[in-house]
Amino acid sequence: MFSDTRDFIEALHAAGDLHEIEKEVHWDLELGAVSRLACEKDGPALWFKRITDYPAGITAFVNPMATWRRVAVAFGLPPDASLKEIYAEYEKREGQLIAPVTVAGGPCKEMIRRGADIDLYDFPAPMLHDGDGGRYLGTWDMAVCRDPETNWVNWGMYRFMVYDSLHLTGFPRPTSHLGKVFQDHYVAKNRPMPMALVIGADPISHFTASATYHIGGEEAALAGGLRGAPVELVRCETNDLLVPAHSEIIVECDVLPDCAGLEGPYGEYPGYRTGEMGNGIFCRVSAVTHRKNPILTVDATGYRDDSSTITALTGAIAIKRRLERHGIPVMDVNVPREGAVHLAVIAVKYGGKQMSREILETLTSRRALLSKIFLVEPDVDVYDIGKVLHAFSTKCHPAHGIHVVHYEGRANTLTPCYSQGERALQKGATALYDCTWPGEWSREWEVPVQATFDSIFSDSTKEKVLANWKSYGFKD
Ligand SMILES: Cc1cc2nc3c(=O)[nH]c(=O)nc-3n(C[C@H](O)[C@H](O)[C@H](O)COP(=O)(O)O)c2cc1C
Ligand SMILES: [Mn+2]
Repeated sequence: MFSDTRDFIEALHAAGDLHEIEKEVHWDLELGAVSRLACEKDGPALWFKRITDYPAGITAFVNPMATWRRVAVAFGLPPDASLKEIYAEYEKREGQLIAPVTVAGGPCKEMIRRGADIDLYDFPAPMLHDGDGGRYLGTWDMAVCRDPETNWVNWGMYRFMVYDSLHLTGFPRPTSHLGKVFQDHYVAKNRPMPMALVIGADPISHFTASATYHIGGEEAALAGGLRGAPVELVRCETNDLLVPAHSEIIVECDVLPDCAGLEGPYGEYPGYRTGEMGNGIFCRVSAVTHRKNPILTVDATGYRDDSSTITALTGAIAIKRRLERHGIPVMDVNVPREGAVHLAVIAVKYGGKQMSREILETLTSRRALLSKIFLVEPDVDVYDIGKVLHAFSTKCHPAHGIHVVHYEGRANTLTPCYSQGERALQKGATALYDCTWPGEWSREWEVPVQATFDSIFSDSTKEKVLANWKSYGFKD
């Protein structure tokens, strides 16, 4: 298992999933545009070796897990593992928690900068998209914070913009765990919240920071379990938080309870720039520690970015678990890449109005990041989007098969189809498309027979045709 970004880069190189760019590239839009196009082409991860205005040793590693091949490598699976295998592997490992261990020091302490030595512009934070509100230092990152009452430590991946040489502004959504801890325990008591922004830890730690995980659940232990070995943590210089010792860059800060800072807009994961510049959390940096020749990790956020794989995968399994807990006969769940974490395909033993309502209620009761659900029967392979679209197109009744639930105060503020007004109120809706045959239809004589090779022919016809296949002149 990988202890840091550097090991992972090496493994990607060996798997043919890394492209190193020696030519000098500008942090102002050029790096972002190259990286965006690489995502849209399902290309390899990128390692920019020369960045304009920065010394040769300071590099940027982009789109770490934005393809399923790279997710497989990060999990120690063969690079060509199927989507189904990757889902199954995560599902198998996610229940095994291994608590982190604390170590006295580590590579992230090679350089320590405090006070007047702090300058966030020491790092080549890119201006990723035309129209972004600023340069983003935190994209492939993890923000560490602690609930002071229970000592629950949360890791979350949220974007952070360079405000000036000493301050960051960030955009954890109000429904995020950091957002909740900050509001409940620090804003309410008017106390600054210690936070550590970690950049360039091992890939599985970042993966867990972006995972859908329960309140009170520690992503550090989830990461240990997924890696099969504890994550080594080291104490920050200016607060009590612990951070992965092998990280590239740590920004220690205080999030001020009584200040907001301008943040965004940004080219976001659904594939649009939706918002305007708004108020983000305001972070005053207290120390920066980093490795020698630090590697800045970056997600070129937008269509088919890292969220389209990792957030989708953990979101799908979280949906499955939640439905199981509520006694719903769920078989498989896929959150397809093309749906930008807005669409889930759920296979259940049977559908219908009652089942549809129960699923909608269950999945939107706390926070509702997804807004569309395709409900299918178990004979539809949820990982095969062609088959899913076929089921949707043919089986979902346009008048009776669409169920909608409306809510306020917990909608996804980044969903592009919501108006600015809806977003301000966190108001939204989730639609479920029931692509299953009505339960009251007789399976024998009302449910249509599929006109496919497998379904519409007798075994003897199929066997004969398969046995003779090559003799018809087909190669395979
Ligand atoms: C590259 C990337 C960037 C993300 N940026 C944000 C962000 O700016 N704000 C946010 O609320 N969620 C963001 N997310 C999603 C969160 O990481 C995800 O919802 C995670 O569950 C948050 O952790 P939490 O549940 O502990 O709050 C991002 C995910 C990825 C993969
Ligand atoms: Mn969490």
